Amino acid sequence: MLARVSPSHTSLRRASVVVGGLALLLAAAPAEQPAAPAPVKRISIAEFAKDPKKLASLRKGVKKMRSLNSTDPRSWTFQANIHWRPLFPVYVYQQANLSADPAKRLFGDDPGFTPEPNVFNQCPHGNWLFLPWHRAYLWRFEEICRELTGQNSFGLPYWNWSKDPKIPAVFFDNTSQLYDSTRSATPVSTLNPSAVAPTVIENILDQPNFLLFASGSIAATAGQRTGASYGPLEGNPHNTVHGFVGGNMGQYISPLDPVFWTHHNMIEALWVEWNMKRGNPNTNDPAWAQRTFTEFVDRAGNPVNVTVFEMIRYPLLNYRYDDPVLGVA
Ligand SMILES: [Cu+2]
Repeated sequence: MLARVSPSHTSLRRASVVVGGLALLLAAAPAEQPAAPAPVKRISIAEFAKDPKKLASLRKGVKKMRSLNSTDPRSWTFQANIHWRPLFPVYVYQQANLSADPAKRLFGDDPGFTPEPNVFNQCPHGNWLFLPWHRAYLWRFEEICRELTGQNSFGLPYWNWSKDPKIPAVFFDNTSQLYDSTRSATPVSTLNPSAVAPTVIENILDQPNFLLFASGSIAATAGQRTGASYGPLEGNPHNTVHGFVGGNMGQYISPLDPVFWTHHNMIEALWVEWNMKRGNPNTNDPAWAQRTFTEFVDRAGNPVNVTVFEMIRYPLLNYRYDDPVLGVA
């Protein structure tokens, strides 16, 4: 008995050596690796706007992005075009540029420019990729803001339209980078309670089934913009707020309006509330979890691939929401 060394016994001994080796490596690591950054705080624009430094950082981020050439993936235009570019594909621009007809030469922003690979017109709507795609989009946008402002603790504010159903005043300061002249809503326009009232939001958050909470499922092989159906979050407050703000926000080129980012951050806050705070599980369907997006860039403007699976942990690792008043709780 004692002379017999079973295979499992052998592998256990090997495992302990490996564990010992790992322990040594881990002990040496802190001196060489920077600590993981603390999650950033995402607070409501109502609170955010009370702090002039925070407001200045948001304005500076937008200004820096706008100052970059539109061929730079971190520029304001390029970021919006990842979502959607009107009249794209590029041949429309090329034909317009070649035309002698002035009416066809209306396209001002780098006509003919196509990124290689083509990462424009990627936004999913009306399907279950809507939530994770915009989650990644916001995070990458926020990273670019941190890089361009040099403020690593910068967290994107959210517009809690359930609590404040008017476009926040900071977006109407026409001397600031947060202004967009195309909006149809004015500072006194108020969202219809049927879209944003706390009881409406509460009803949406009460739906425990991801397939009913999020928008409709699509096959793993289907293009990411394949339309299925609108869930209550996307179909009601999300769509309604876009149309209410109007102008750029009422179209797929909506990210050109700075309000877009705070609106989608509210949608994200509601998904986090539903999933992390209220404990409703996302789907584990591989057609959802294994989806990979390739159109985003890191802080240096280099392409990054992100999977839905890794994005499930973003709210744990990357950011925290303050305690928004969501639903009627
Ligand atoms: Cu949207």
